[in-house]
Amino acid sequence: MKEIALYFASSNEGKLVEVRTMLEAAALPICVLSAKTAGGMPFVEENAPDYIGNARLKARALKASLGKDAWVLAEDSGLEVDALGGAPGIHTARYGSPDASSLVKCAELLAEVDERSETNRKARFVCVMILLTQDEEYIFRGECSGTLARNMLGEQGFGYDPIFIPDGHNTTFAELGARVKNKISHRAQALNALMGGLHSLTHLQ
Ligand code: ITT
Repeated sequence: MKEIALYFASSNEGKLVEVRTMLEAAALPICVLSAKTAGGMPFVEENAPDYIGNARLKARALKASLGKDAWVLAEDSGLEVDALGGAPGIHTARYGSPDASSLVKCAELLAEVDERSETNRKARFVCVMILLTQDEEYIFRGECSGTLARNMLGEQGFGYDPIFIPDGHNTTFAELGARVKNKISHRAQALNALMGGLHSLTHLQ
């Protein structure tokens, strides 16, 4: 069976590693290629009102530079914190001090929640993926509920992983590591739905 090149429309290295690891473990005739291998991720102003819209903007931008036959996958994700009224949500990538490291941004978010003297520490990661094949668009969604840790813990993963404790666990994503995170995360759930769809799509090739 012919292998399909699937371009991942993202400049986030952490996302790429997770998506590649999960898709390659699925034994599908798919090879995940980074946007770098396609000349770099085009600049996209993520100004859509929701995750779907932003994921679509990224997918279409890369597809436009690759041509109509290319298969492109993009995702938009975010952390929704109850104590912040659901923020940062779709604005997660741009939340906190501009140009600050992920660790500083984690600390800033915890401080903001603490300032509100909120006892509710519930939060969730959301991920929406858009797959563009030759002619079709497919949408997949995943969500992972949890609580915010009191302090940053763990060194694995990326972004807000050191402060997010998924439900059913006592440690953060950054402590749990990829083996556990890739079974339960918002991205894993969206990808599981996508992989179900890919089984039938790749058999049609
Ligand atoms: P691309 O748009 O290039 O894909 P990005 O990092 O800007 O990369 P988003 O706009 O989707 O991606 O922003 C999502 C942000 O949410 C991301 O930068 C992280 O701060 C956070 N995030 C999403 N998934 C996460 C995860 O699994 N672990 C930790 N933080 C995550």
